[in-house]
Amino acid sequence: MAHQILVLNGPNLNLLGTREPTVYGSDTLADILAELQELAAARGAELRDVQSNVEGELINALHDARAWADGVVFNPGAFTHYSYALRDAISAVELPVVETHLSNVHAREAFRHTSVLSAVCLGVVAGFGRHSYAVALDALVRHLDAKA
Ligand code: CA2
Repeated sequence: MAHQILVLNGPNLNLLGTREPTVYGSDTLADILAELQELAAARGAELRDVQSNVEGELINALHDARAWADGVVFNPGAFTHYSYALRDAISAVELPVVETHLSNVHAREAFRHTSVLSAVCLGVVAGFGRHSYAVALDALVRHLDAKA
């Protein structure tokens, strides 16, 4: 059966393509999601996406994913650096989650060098702009294929 994947995006990522193009690129989130849909179709996977600026809604989306998803591509935005609630949610749902960042967080401000989520994620992709999502999706599908 096709792998079912949640693509989850956190705070401010709805603004992609409209501000700070030098840091985050000029593609919109819709552009990135359209490319991911094509990649998923080519790999026989099915995607649903959720974006929220609200921590609790991201937690609810992870909880809901338990009922239907095989894995998650997750850009948690700035929550990456301090949300123990999201860390607990990722642990609790026991789904493989790929932490995904557009920018190379390690080449930026010191507070972005820490992720409180990485330790409970399957892996981390950062620094490849929009391609980070494609790399994360590919890695997740390979992981799921290997388990099947
Ligand atoms: O590099 C990433 O993907 C980040 O998760 C993006 C977050 C940042 O807090 C993380 O440290 C790294 C910020 C997303 C903000 O997105 C914007 C998009 C357009 C304009 C302004 C912000």
